Amino acid sequence: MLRCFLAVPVPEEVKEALKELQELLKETGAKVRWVRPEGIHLTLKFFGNIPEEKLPVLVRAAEKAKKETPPFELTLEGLGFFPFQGTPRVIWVGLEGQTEPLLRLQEKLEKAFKKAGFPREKRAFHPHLTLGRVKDPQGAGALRKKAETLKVPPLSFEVDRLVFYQSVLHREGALYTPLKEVFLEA
Ligand code: 2AM
Repeated sequence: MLRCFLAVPVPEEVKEALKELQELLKETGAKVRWVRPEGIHLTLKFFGNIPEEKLPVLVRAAEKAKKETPPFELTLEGLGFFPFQGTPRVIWVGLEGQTEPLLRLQEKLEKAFKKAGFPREKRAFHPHLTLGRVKDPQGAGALRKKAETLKVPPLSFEVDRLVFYQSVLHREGALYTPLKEVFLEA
């Protein structure tokens, strides 16, 4: 079985900036499982465990769904939390810019994967890059406060490919390995 998801990779300079934000947020002492900066990505669909032979079916579905979506650009926005109010569980950086092609593409992917036997995600799609997952509600308030004082650099990057990743869970956090790339074409 493969624990698998589809995501948009982000370039090094973005990961560098996100790492710096993580370092500043760590100063709060909040108990957070921080995502390794090299593992940060924009998730489009999480499949969970799939039989290995199902991967080509998903790749074909993604190849079909990405047609008529040329590369587009996204920009880092402010810090945010899931849930939006109350005790945070996930801290992330939001994405703005050309979100229309992104939302259209994500919708097409959901439809294609549904046909391939994967039910739609029930939660609304909110494009984000997860920085960390809060382990303990204590200190989570401090995290919210700190986040309000931090400025996210308005870095932009091109979305020109979708990548199927394998996620292997380790005690120190998940390790993501690219399995297959699907390119957007101009
Ligand atoms: P997140 O960034 O919003 O937490 C790999 O685990 C990726 O798949 C993560 O980026 C995670 O999104 C996403 N994902 C979505 N649903 C998931 C689930 N039920 N379990 C684990 N990861 C999930």
